[in-house]
Amino acid sequence: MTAPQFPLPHASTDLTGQVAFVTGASSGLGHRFARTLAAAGADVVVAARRTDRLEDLAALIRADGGRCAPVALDMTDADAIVAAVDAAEAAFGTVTILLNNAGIPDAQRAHKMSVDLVDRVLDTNLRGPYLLSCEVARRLIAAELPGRMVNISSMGAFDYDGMGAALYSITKAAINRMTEALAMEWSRNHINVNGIAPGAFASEMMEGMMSRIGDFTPSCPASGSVTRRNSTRRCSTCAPRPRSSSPARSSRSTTVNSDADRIGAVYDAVRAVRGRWDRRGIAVTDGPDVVVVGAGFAGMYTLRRCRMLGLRARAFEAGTGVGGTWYWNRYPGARCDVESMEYSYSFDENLQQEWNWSERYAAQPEILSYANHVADRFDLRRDITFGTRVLRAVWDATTATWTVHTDGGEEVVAPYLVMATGCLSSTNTPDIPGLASFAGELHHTGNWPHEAVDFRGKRVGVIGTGSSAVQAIPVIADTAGHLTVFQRTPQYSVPARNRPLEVDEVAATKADYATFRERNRRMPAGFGSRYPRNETSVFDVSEDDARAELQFRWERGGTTFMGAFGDLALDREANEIAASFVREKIAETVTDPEVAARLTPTHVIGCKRLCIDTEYFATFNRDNVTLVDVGTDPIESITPAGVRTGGVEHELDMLILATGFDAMTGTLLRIDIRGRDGATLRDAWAAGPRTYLGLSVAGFPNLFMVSGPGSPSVLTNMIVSIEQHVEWITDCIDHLRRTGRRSIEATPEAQEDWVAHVNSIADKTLYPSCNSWYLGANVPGKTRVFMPLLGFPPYVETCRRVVDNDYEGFTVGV
Ligand code: N01
Repeated sequence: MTAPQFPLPHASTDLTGQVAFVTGASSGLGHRFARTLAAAGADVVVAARRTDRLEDLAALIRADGGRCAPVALDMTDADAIVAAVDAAEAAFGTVTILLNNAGIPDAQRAHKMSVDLVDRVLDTNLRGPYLLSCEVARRLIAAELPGRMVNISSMGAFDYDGMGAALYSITKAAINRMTEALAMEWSRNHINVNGIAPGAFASEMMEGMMSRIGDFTPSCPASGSVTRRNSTRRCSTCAPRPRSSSPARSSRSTTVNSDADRIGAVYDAVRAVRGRWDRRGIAVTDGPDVVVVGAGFAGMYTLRRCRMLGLRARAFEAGTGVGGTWYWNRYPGARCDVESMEYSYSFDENLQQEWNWSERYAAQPEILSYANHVADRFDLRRDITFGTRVLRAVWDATTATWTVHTDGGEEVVAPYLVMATGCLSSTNTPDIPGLASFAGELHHTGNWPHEAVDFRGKRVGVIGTGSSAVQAIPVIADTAGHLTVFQRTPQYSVPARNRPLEVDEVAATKADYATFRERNRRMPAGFGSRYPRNETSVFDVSEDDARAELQFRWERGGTTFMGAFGDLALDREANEIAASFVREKIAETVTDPEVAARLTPTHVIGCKRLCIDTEYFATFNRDNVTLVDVGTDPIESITPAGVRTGGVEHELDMLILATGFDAMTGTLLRIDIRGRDGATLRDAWAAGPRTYLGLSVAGFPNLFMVSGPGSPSVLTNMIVSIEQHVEWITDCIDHLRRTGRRSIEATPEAQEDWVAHVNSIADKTLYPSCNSWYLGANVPGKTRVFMPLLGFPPYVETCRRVVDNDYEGFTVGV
């Protein structure tokens, strides 16, 4: 395979303000290019294993008026690579030009090459440049700077006979393929990755190449300028980024083959030999480093983050597309109850700038489009196997790997397993006698058909009155012939007051999105900084003032109603004031007093998740809507013709189960997960879920959960929690690899303390006071344990402290 020949910077190009990093700089091409880059005005960091010849080069460059810093770098040492980039940054700032010109120590001895030397050559020429490229790219992306990388696949110093020739061809091909993959990967981040394959080292060839040196102006990020330590680098060629689901690649980036398989194969080429490279005993397989289960917002960000850290990840997703919750919950009226400007990723400034939400609360189709946009933008699909369920995962202590089995019959081995399975992904289908006999259409809100469901003229029944039903009922009632709602427990619901977003308010948020995100992260639930909780006790204000505050929040709409006073979630009497306010609203809205009474909840407000709605209670004033109380007269059976309760058969053409989820643990326990000594997660959690930080389980090394039980998860803005978890998990994996550790596992003691901590916090509140899914009370037979942790900021602080204390509460295996 021959790499295309790419132009390199011409000496006449002005590279002032750029920082170049040149490996293999002590001789040959590297030496030459370092001088050229310096002559063009770049600050040049020159690297090689030995610094003696670099000092001479630095002296030459300085004599020419340039700036040069030599650093010692053994490309076979991953830690040394990071240290060298640190040193470069300390000398001149973020590296914006990387010239990967790996040398080959002792290459002339190729004809009598030992296995050790082969290893060294591969380390130096493939793994090293790969890790260095990742390290430089990571920092460029973090600093939002454009960059340029050139991989040189010359192995000219080789003896071309026998082993040398074979190595020459293999390594050269792999460098080229790696270059293509990296070009594909980072072109969207304005990092142009090119390669050159000079072939041989003849001096006339060198001259020829130098004469073809051309223009070198990388494209720039949308911000246009980035303030650096020493200077402000301003791009003169800034063009606004295209806003489309498939942003166009920079025309300046190298010609890459967009065939996903080929790009994936590059990693394979580099990694296939990695088992032999890695001398630290870290489990290395030909497969991925990380298996991710799920491709919702958690799985997608895990994939993205792994790539940024140079980890190869592979995800399995049961659905045929990305989006998780928003892929499955397509029921009419489905909408998020966290505002759209907050319910979105914050990890990429360009992403959050370019995406435009249309409404205060985004509807499911828009959120799903956003998920697809993210998958396209970061080219995530190539690492996701869709339509595939993970059935089983088994830990092997000898190799420190998980073997993951799928329903497609595949077995994948990887050192790390990340369960990005979502909190509300296993539907709860009640075991009602006769359910299977129903002759009409049967749907579950949590597993809604992809095709349009037509309610027109039909007799539709809805079982359940939780958040899903509260959203679906008004929409279904609009077109159904008749709608019968089977309610077991009445729900509190507050108006959403959804509306289109104004251009100005979007612009105001985007003007300083980062600060807005940061303010939200400091909120107890990770969102809602625009409407902070009033910490005052409701008893410290007059009745009129209390009412005015509740009315104000009712008018504004949304879940922050519960933030009207600091003690609503803590004190029964305080809670009763808010609860009776909502009850009065129901009585005012529903015209038939008997129906209003049946719709009126009596439990603590907020202990079941508060619903937000659009015209929910008013829907019961419609002639085509009937409310049936199945709390006092439980459903006796489902017949082919409908639902039988209280001795009456309600005839239906369509039955919709809005009966919720086996929340937080359901999906994890449906997978046969076997940890140390074959112990199953099902047994470990027989008395309820037990985790450390909601991230890890004792006895299950290298298994991570995103937003698992014991983490704030469902009591927060899920995307905020997801980002924090994914960053913690991937940083942890990165740390293990960098420090040569094989495994990490929660200690039983830390886990017990954590479970006690989660419960003690919940017990100080009114949350455990009713039959909510937070407690597992909605699923018959499920052990009742309050699963989420209250309070996002202290949780984040604890996670930080655990890391600062060298992963306190974990056993880290060597
Ligand atoms: O499920 P639920 P959901 N016979 O468990 C009833 C998120 N979400 O899908 O209360 C009769 O809340 C059950 O009755 P009861 C959000 O976190 C968010 O609605 O157990 N009825 C209840 O009425 C939410 O909390 C959004 O007595 C039976 C209903 O079914 C979570 O998902 C939108 C029954 C289930 O309510 C779950 O919401 C939608 C039986 N055998 C969902 N079994 C937003 O962001 C159950 N029920 C706005």
